[in-house]
Amino acid sequence: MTRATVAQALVSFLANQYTERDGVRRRLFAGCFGIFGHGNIAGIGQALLQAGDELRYYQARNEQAMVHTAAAYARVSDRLSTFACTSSVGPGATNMVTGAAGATINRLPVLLLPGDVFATRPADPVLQQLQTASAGDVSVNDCLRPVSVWFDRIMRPEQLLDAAPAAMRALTDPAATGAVTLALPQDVQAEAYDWPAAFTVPRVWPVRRAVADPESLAEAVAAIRAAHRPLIVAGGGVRYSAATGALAGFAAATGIPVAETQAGKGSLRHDHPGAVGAIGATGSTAANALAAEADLVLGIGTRFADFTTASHTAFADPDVRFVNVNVCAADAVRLSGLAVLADARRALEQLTGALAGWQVPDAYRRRAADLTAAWSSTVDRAYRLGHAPLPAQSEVIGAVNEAATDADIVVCAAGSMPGDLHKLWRAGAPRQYHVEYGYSCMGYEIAGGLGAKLAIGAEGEVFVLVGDGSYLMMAQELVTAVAEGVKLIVVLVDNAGFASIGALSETVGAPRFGTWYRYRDEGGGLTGDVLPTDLAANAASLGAAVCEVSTVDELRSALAAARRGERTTVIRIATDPLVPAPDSAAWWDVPVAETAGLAATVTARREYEQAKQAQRHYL
Ligand SMILES: Cc1ncc(C[n+]2csc(CCOP(=O)(O)OP(=O)(O)O)c2C)c(N)n1
Ligand SMILES: [Mg+2]
Repeated sequence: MTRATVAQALVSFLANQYTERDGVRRRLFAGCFGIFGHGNIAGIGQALLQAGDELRYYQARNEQAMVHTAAAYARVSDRLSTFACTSSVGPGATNMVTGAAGATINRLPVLLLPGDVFATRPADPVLQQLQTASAGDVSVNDCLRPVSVWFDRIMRPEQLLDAAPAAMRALTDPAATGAVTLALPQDVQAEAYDWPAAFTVPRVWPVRRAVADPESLAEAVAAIRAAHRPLIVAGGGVRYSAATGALAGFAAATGIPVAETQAGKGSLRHDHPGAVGAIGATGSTAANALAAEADLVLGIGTRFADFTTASHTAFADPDVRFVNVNVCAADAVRLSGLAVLADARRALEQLTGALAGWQVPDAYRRRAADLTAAWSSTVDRAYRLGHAPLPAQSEVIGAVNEAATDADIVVCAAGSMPGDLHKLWRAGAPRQYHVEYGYSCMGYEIAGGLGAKLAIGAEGEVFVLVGDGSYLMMAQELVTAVAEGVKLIVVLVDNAGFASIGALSETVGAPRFGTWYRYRDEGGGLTGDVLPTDLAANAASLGAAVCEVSTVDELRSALAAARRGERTTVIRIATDPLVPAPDSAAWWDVPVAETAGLAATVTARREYEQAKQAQRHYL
């Protein structure tokens, strides 16, 4: 028995948790991010101080951001390692809600340790305590319930003996992982208990690879053999399961073309003969043409979100069928697919064996190659538009793509860049492409870049692509990067507003409304003079090295200099928000006002109704 506080026992427990997959063991927690207040400084804070490097503490600047950082770290670590995040009670805890939703939606493990109000209630209400008229046992931490895959509140010390392992199970289950919350009342954190020694001995959580059962495998093989125009849709599960090698082998052996979702992009090197690029609303014309014709879609590790299916218009063959390999049962049955409940790598190995000697028709293989070559020329042109006076965003993406090696990572999340990156980026190694597009959360970029860089260390550079809107929302983790000596190369793409929503607004009959960053004009509108905002000066004030460039050639030199340098660098470039990336020939469902007094809206509604006719149920 060891006498220790709940917080001390929990920190010691966390420091001794490991994952193991394919014989490789790693620490489940690389450390603990946190911001202290009265709800955690005396408990978890004291315990982290006492523990020292047993579980290293990292100071964040915003609680939402630290959850993004942890999620990004987990993503780069194939979900086998993450961070814990401690917050105070009240606003520190609710700041984590957005980060938690992002982690859960992207299926990334993150452990949240919000402080909570007193369990013993000696002097309620305490500072920051929520009081409602209807219940005495709710606190603001209950906001974390719907965004957590597991939630528990530790009201008594001994409860931790059961609750802590339950939380680890949830974090390390590939089919159910996401944000996990252990709410910690501030008095309980500091309470002492006699802990059995076995509680804090090293514990290994095996991450097993489930194989497909013989029946579903046989049905999947039969469906593939019967197909004339099969198409693979590779999702995030391919990358998390480290199945990219198995996928490359399967694609080469069978000739089935491989399209990629946002989370799955990078599953195949862009120059693999089977790679047809991004699919869906932000896809390549090659993948989308093949999707429109496919008679069989083999989804691997994807949940077929609306961007992937182009809001259920991408797969147009009336008899198209789906075979879905997934560890998550709910995802495996999407689009009425044949569910193959299995780890992506194991299932691909099984399918490769069972389909030995079978190939798609030669003509189909050639068609996929021709379509891909045409899209590749489109990308070449977009990379070198020579647009003036301000460069186009596609040229910025081209410059960063050409500056990035296979060991580097590009990070992005919201705005017009995720779609453009999905279409245009030529991915090398699987982990190179890191776009958070499950939650597409403005503000993820710099915080997520920090997590990615903590995960790869000196192995490579992290290029953060961030729009001016996202930058304004959450740039503060630049301070954390500077403080920790974690080097980021941030490319700040400044187009004076929301290019993405600006373009969307045009198609939904609300042209450019509220999407510029401008002074109010004399008519009371929002299209006055350009604001004097100086984001480069802002970045410099946070401690980053800053470089302002105005041409793509200057950008290339600045990227090279930033690579040679040791400091976190922000490169600011102004771009023309009105140049779209090449068209995907795909649609995204955003409903338009059914009745309106504006001519633009009426026209947009007519077009919407037309497009909507292609939408279907896959039953
Ligand atoms: C937290 C959050 N709020 C709102 C949105 C909706 N939204 C998506 S993109 C965008 C604008 C992003 O602006 P910026 O970062 O400048 O990128 P740009 O569109 O100019 O490329 C907004 C408001 C979001 N994704 N996340
Ligand atoms: Mg912008």
